[in-house]
Amino acid sequence: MEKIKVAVVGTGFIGPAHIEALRRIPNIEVSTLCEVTQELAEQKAALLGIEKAQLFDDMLKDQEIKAVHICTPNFLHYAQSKAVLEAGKHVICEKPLATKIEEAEELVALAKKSGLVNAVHFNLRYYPMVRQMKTMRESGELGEIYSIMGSYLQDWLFLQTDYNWRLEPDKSGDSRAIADIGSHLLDLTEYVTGLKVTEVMADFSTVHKTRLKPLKAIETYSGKMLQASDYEEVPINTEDHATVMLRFDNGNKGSVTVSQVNAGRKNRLNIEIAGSKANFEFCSERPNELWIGKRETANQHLMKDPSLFTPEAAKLISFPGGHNEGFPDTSKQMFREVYAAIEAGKQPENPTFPTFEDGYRELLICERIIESHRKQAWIKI
Ligand code: SOE
Repeated sequence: MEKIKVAVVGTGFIGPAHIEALRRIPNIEVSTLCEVTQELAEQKAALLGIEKAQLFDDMLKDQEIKAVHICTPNFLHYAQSKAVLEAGKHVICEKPLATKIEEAEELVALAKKSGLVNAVHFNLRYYPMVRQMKTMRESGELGEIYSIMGSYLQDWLFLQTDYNWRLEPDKSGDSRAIADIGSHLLDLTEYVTGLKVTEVMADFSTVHKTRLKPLKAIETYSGKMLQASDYEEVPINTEDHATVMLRFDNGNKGSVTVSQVNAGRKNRLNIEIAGSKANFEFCSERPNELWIGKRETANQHLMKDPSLFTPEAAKLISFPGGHNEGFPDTSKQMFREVYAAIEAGKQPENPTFPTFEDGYRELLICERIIESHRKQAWIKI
C-alpha cells in the first residue's frame, strides 16, 4: 500500500496527540517533524520515532509530503497554513484557525481556490455520542430546541504559578479561555443543534491579575522546587473565566460558561440541550454515555454501542459497547474522514469534517464575544 506522507509541525501537548492518532490509520506515515530549531526538531523526532527532522520552510519543499498538521501556538497558524496551501499541500490546522478574522477569511478563500483538503481540529465533534446526538436531533428525537446550556471547565491554569504561552496575547490572541476551549463548545453547540448563534452578550473575568512566569524551563519531574527568584511577576489581561448569553436563529436562547480555574474540573465539556420532545445531557469526562430526559416517561441512559447508534454515528465507533473510547480516539476518527478526502485528492463538496469555514465561523463568534465583553452590550454575529 502506498502511504500518504505527513508532516507534523509543533510538538507541545497536541502535536504528539496528532501523531499518535495518525499512526492508528493504516495508509498514513508521519515521516517528518518540524520544530522552531533544527536541534529541537531532531530531539523531538528521535523521541517520537520520526524519520525526518526539518525546519518548516525546508519541509515545504519536500514533494513527498502530501499533508501537514499545524500544531504550533495560535499566532503561527495563519502564516503556516497559508504557506502549506501555497506549497500545494493539504492542511489540518489546530484551533483557532487564526488570531484575526481577516486572516481566517483569506485562508478560507485560498483553500477554496486551491481545492486542497483543509480541516480544523475540532476533534470533540468526534466523540461518537456527539454525532449520535446530532443524528437523533436531525431525525426529530429532540423536537424544537428550547434552550442550550453549556460549560467547559478546566483547572490547569488554577494557580498563580500556572503559566503557558496561551497567557500571552501576542501568541494566543486577544482571548484565551473562549478562543481555546470556548471555540470547541460553540462549534459543538452549532454542530449538534443545527442552530446558528445570532447574538452574544459576554462578560469576562481575569481571576489572576498577575501571574508568576517561570524564568527557566521547569524540568519535568525534576523535583527541584523553583525559588522566588526563578519567577517574574507579569500582568495578565486575558480571561480566566467567561459567561456568554446566546441568542439563536430559532428565536430561543442559551448560555455558556468557560473557565480554566475550576479546581477539580480537568477537561470537562458539558452540554444540556432542552427540546420539545426530550432533553440531552452530554459530558466529555463520561463520553460514552448520554442522558436523555423525558417528561411523560422514564428518562433514558444511552451507552456507546454501535448496535444502538445511527449508522452515521456508528461509523465513529471502533470498539464494541462497554469498551470505552475517549479523547485520543476523537482525533483518529476525525483524521480517518479527513484522509479519505486526501486519498481522493480534493476537498469534498459537503465535508463531514470541520473545515477552514468552520474555523472562520468560530473565530467570528469569538471576536464578537470579545467585542461584547468590551462594550458590555449585545453584539450581533
Ligand atoms: C488546553 O486548554 C487544551 O489543550 C486545549 O487547547 C484543547 O483544544 C482541548 O481539547 C484540551 O485543552
